[in-house]
Amino acid sequence: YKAWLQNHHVEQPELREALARWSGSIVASVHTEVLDTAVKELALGIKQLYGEKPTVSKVPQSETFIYVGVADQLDKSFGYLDKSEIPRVGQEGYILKHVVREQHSILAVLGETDRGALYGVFHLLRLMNMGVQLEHLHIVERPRNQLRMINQWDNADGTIERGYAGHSIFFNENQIVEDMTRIKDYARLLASVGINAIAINNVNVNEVETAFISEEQLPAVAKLADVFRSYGIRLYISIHFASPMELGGLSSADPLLPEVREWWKMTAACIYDHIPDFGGFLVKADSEHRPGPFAYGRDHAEGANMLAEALEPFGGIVIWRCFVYNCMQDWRDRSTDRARAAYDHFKPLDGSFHDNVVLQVKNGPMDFQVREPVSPLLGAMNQTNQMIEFQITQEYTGQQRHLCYLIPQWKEVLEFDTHAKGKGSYVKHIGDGTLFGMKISGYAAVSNIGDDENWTGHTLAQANLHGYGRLVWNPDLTAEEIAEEWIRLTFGNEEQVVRTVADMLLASWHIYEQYTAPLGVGWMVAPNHHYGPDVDGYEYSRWGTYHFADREGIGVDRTDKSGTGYAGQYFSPNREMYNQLSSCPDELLLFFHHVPYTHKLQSGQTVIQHIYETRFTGAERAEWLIQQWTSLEGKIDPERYEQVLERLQEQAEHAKEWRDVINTYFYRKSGIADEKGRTIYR
Ligand code: GCW
Repeated sequence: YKAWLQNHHVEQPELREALARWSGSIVASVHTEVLDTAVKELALGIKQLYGEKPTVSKVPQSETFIYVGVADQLDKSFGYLDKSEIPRVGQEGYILKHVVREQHSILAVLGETDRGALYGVFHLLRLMNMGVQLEHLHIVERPRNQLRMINQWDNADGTIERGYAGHSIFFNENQIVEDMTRIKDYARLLASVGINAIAINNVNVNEVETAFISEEQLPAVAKLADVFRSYGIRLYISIHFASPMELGGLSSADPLLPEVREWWKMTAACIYDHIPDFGGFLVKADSEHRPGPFAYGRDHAEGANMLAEALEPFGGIVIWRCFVYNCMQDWRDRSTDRARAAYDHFKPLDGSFHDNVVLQVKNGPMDFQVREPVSPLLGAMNQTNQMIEFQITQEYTGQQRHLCYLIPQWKEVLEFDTHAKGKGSYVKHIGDGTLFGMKISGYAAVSNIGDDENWTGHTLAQANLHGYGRLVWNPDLTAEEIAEEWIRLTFGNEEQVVRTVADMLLASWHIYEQYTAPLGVGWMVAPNHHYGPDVDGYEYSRWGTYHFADREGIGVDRTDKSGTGYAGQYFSPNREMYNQLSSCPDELLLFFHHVPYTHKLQSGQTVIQHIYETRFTGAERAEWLIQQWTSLEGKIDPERYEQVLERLQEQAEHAKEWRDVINTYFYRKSGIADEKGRTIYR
């Protein structure tokens, strides 16, 4: 269960010696729940790394030791640092510093709060794992983003919506589990990469989960909150908008009715009785058949503000999702465009949300495809709190049977310049709230874990969970740095392993893109479960997800001039870039334009030849992943080696299926042969 918290035993004598100096003794003079967690984690980590448990004491017992503490409460037992020497690091930041005073040599881990100290401990353990020299250490860190959240899509019956790694670790047979061991391990993993918030149940809230906010269920929910609290993580609940009816027996859930508002206020008070630091509600409303304010002729601000008012006295927040679109569209209707929906619904409401509401916007306008443009809603509301939603679980990116390392994709999103406030208005500055000075901002991502022994089904998919946490802690880390760190912590420091696995991870998103839907058009997956190719699977459906391939060409015209006008939702010059065929990036061409198969891309290739070329290359590169992995035989423990190999083999086979289905489909539509005469089934 240890994933990246393996703390592999350090064998090299030089490293042992360098670290042995400090690893014998931990001093912690202040006690809080989270600080105690930090000390326990450090002691455990050191024991795993060096084989011996350090002593833990309130006052120094030797000349070298590790001090774990809270800067504001530095007391006399730790007189080696003056408070004035300690920079302000904020609620969650920390300082790692090697302090030499007289005969003492101390490694200090100091937070301004206990949570900061906990993150500092995990950082120190990472350094120890990676064999970094600790002499003269001086690191000052603080997270760039406020909310660093995980969304579980777990259902009370133990199933997980879009889960590919077994059953829920939270719920079983409509009960919250009693044995919290696995949940605590999960909290450790999350805290170790800086996660500070979790919504424990699916945004699609069914009957049983609706009652999580009831007097009867709250004691059990509070036990979950206890586990997460000790790791600095706040608990949130996804709620059912019609709870006043479902639970409260009212005849309406109209957000403007006094009795409905009163019901939410009472409910909030009751929640805070049980969970004093409860984070708030996550809400999917008027989306994919979920109830919401529309049923009462109210808008989303009215819905969200009602909840916000109930939570406000307790410091809670409402996280309101913007995944709102018409999922009952008629494919014959060419004027409705799902990509426009979030912007069209929410942009007009800018400025009408309470300041404890934050809108959660998916990174793209459609739904977590392997390639989408950045959502034009990001940055479009300068008077409304926004946060960004990613999907770690690989719903459309291979379902943890295919390798698809998503950090490079998210990096591109964060580095996208929205131009919302002129040049340099990067998405990462919407995420960190600085672009418009937002009170609440940050990130949420849908988790990819279940009760599988390795957490994520595919062992290498662990890297996406780790990477999400690290990236939203500091968006300026590179995908390479994050990948390398994960590999070292997970598989050890052998250079060949590090290099090879890093190459695999970093290439995998493009490889997956190459053999699946081309040029940003998306979908082309089997309906419902979304695994494997089905080019027309969504073509005549209600979901608004079309590619419009005919015998002449393919793509969705979303331009201002002749299309749905979606491109016009972007700020200049992005609007013009996407509107014009000549400047639209190749990888998004079919998202914005309908073009003939013979259209020449900026790369110089025709669209049809690009389709063939990338399918063939993608399938070959899936084979390359196997070669890379097998070169590591003997260097990775047999269990993980075999498990990953098996999945890579499945992926390579499945990539051929994708290649052939897509190639044949477009050959049949276009009648144009591959320039290189490779096999395309007719
Ligand atoms: O991606 C789609 C999924 C649904 C999911 C929905 C959402 C939780 O297919 O399973 O429901 O998005 O994000 O609400």
